[in-house]
Amino acid sequence: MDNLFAVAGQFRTQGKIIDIREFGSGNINNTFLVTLDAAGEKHFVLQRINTQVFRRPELVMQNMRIATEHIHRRLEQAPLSGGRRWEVPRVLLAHDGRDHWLAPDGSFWRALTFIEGSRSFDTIKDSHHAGEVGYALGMFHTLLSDLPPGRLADTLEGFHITPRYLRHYDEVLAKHSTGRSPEVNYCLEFVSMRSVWAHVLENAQAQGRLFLRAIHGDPKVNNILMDNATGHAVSIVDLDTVKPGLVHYDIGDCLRSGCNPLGEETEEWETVQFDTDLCRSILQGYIPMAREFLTENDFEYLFDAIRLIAFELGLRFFTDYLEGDVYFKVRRPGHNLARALVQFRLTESIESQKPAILGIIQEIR
Ligand code: GN1
Ligand code: MG
Repeated sequence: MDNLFAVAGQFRTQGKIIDIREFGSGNINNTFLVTLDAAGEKHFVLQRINTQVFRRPELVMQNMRIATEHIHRRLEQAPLSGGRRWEVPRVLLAHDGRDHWLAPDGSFWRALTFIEGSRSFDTIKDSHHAGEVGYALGMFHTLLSDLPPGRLADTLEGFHITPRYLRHYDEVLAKHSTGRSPEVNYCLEFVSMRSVWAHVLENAQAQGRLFLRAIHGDPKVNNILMDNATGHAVSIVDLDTVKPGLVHYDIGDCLRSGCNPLGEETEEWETVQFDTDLCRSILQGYIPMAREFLTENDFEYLFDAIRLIAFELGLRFFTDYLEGDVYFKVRRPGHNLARALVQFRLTESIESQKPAILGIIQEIR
């Protein structure tokens, strides 16, 4: 812990550091909430970036700066109506003026402002919360809709490109032997039945039907902050994966996360279901904002996006299980297998409710 105090002390903040505790439930980076004994801002967020995953962390910081400066400019030009607030975390500089601090052991640290008066939830509580989650993603996409995606670096090659995950999965299967439990067999069969369809979004992009934009990359429910007093969504945090991509990845990720009331960490994978009422509420929050930039083709691929990103995350967890947990942090043996089962079950539930989900998209578009 002494060490963490020393790390937190590398950044330009006011006041004395009085507490540091682990914060959030990220699967990749390490995140801490730092408390200051200060008259002004009382907290900041300290993070160690996982450089096994983000090989060029300085480019992650560059993307974050480009995106947040763009958003700040837009909000200054056209402040939000209706007295709503929308916040974007600011990067706190280190004493040497850089946007990160490189520790002597090579670890990469950065500090961000904490959005006071707000909190996040791992699952959605009710339809109002769901509408706000959709609004938040719509707001984020709208604010970035005029940022040319080419200005952002590709900080995580292959991220959300399902065919790439399938290729890696095949390589892992060829190299690693695994015990064939009923759960493992279910997953193997599950992937093999869907491997042809899983090219759907990349094919559509290759055919010129979908195109790249600036996206968030990880808009799951617990990355959306809700104001404690008003219950309004006030921010989307975790901007590490802001980069060029298809908005479909974001929409799919938001819905696979938001419409699973048991949450992605549940151990009751057999009862996981995709909740279409929450889906309607999220889309009712999202679409009115997004209508100004979504094309007809974008709408055509929304159902596939919802199905695909649930499937893809299951595939990513399952592959990591087979590979020996080299990517996602795990808290117990078999954790990644359990997570994969949740996403595959969710995918099945999405598939079995296809007519209802298509109906909702039709109703709102
Ligand atoms: C990872 O670290 P965290 O929790 O923000 C992952 C996302 C997954 C998510 C599943 C860079 O995000 O893609 O959807 O876990 N981030 C990366 O919870 O791979
Ligand atoms: Mg993330």
